[in-house]
Amino acid sequence: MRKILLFNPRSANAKYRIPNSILNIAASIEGKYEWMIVDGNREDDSFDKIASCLKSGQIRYLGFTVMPGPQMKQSIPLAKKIKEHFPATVMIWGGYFPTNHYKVVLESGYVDFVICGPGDNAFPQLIDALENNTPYEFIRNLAYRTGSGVIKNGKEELIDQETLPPLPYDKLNGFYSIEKYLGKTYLGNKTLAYHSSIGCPFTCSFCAVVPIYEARWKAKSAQSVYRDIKYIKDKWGADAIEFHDNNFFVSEKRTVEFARLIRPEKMNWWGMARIDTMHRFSDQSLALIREAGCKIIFFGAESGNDRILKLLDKGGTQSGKQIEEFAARLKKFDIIPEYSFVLGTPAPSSKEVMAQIDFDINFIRKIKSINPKTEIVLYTYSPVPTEGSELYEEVLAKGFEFPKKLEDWVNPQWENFDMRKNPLTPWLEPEMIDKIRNFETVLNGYYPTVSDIRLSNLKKKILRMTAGLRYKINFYRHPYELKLLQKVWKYRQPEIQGF
Ligand code: B12
Ligand code: SF4
Repeated sequence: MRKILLFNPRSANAKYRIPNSILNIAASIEGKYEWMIVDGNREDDSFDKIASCLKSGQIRYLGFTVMPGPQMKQSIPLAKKIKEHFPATVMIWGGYFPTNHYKVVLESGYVDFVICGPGDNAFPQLIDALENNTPYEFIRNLAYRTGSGVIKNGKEELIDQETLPPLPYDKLNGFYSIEKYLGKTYLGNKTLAYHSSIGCPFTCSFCAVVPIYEARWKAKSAQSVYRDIKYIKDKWGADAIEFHDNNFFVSEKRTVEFARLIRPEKMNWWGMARIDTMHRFSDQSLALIREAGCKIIFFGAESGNDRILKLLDKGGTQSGKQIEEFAARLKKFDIIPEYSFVLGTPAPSSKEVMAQIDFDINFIRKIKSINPKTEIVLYTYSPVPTEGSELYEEVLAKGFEFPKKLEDWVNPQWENFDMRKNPLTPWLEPEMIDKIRNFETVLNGYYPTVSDIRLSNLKKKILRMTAGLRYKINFYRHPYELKLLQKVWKYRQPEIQGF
């Protein structure tokens, strides 16, 4: 008899990835409770699929993993409809969106519990309590409704990742073939999404990881990571890896150890890192990492302005100068830096907000001239509820408010907020958003991303020529011709589609 249905809402139209969030939750109850996974990425009609499972009457618990963006957009109406049709179902949400917005989620009335942060212990404990009719009120990481409002329990210590049970890949393969999860990317023909550590040791004030993990980080050992990857390589033919860790390269020792282990496997890989951390890596380590297959690394550069870097709390050691030096250094090792920037942070006057945007546009141009292979991802600053951070205080003082009702999150303007495109922050004027987006259009035309494997060399050349004059004379207004090409060729926009 199956008892728990775990749902991964749709997050991509193609290039499906192994649903690691929900798979971790499945691992936490494996052998104890019966579970099944429904992956919205692999279903045409998720409601139909879930409803047909619920109709059997054997499923009592429904777990949703919810990221902001498309996953949230699908989850809200779906959860509401499910609760209307199957009121006895216990609805439990976890993941980044409900963790940071647990109150509005629970106040909706159709989500019964939220696990804030890691669910590896909290989820099985909650199910145990509900199954045995014992109190759940003391379970760490749990948020729930009471007659007098929403309660959020204290945080649990981060779990030693080496003690976690193995991910049930073979069982997942019984629901959806693993091979189809290994997508073709610029890294390889069968790219595996792997998550090797949890949290992040830093406290950047714009980052959704911080309110959850509060500068804590725990990782699996290099050997365990290698063992899992080797298993999937040998069994299903993975030939490349995307590391989904918030910060894969925290430890030089672990990275080097992993690089040594993976080098003979001849797999390309990618991960996310910090510039100041990796700038401290030795030349030998960087050379080894490249030799071991690491082609491209994603870094939060955020801004070239040291004052903004301080406001963003980039850990104190990252500076505009260092961002430039590091782009030049990686060039020597043939590792592509993928730099993301956060534009549109608040300032005392609109003139200063605009001046800051102009500053960073010029800074990005400078980075491109230092290392033209640098990939640029432009985000617009979307606040996250980091209580007590100077930036969040400033945001609230300027009159910014999150939606008060869960359904409001699916309004188009909040969707734009989630995608970090047009975030409705009171200090950003339409002209500023236009400037950022137009610059981005011209930049992406002049430097098409290497991660787009569908765009032919000829198309790239045409794009580059079309954008060339604009880029050279620093003129970005009304780039209709490029927007048209973007529409017709649908080329990749990492800032919208995720990396
Ligand atoms: C993979 C990924 C994606 C994939 C989709 C994943 C999928 N499911 O198919 C893609 C690339 C599509 C994607 C896109 C986006 N993403 Co994304 N994504 C991630 C990433 C890198 C990994 C998620 C993951 O697998 N984690 C591994 C698991 C083990 O960790 P976890 O999810 O935290 O799960 C634990 C707990 O949260 C909890 N839990 C999670 N789910 C559940 C469910 C239940 C029932 C329970 C009980 C517990 C529980 O228990 C788990 C185990 O401890 C995260 C960052 C990260 N490292 O987590 C960002 C992240 C979640 N994404 C983020 C964002 C913003 C986006 C976008 C919306 C915007 C953008 N431009 O990037 C886009 C949207 C575009 C789109 N098409 O969806 C942000 C969210 C920020 C926020 N404000 O909350 C994150 C945190 C990145 C970041 N640092 O900013 N993303
Ligand atoms: S280093 Fe990256 S993941 Fe860590 S807090 Fe800063 S932005 Fe977030």
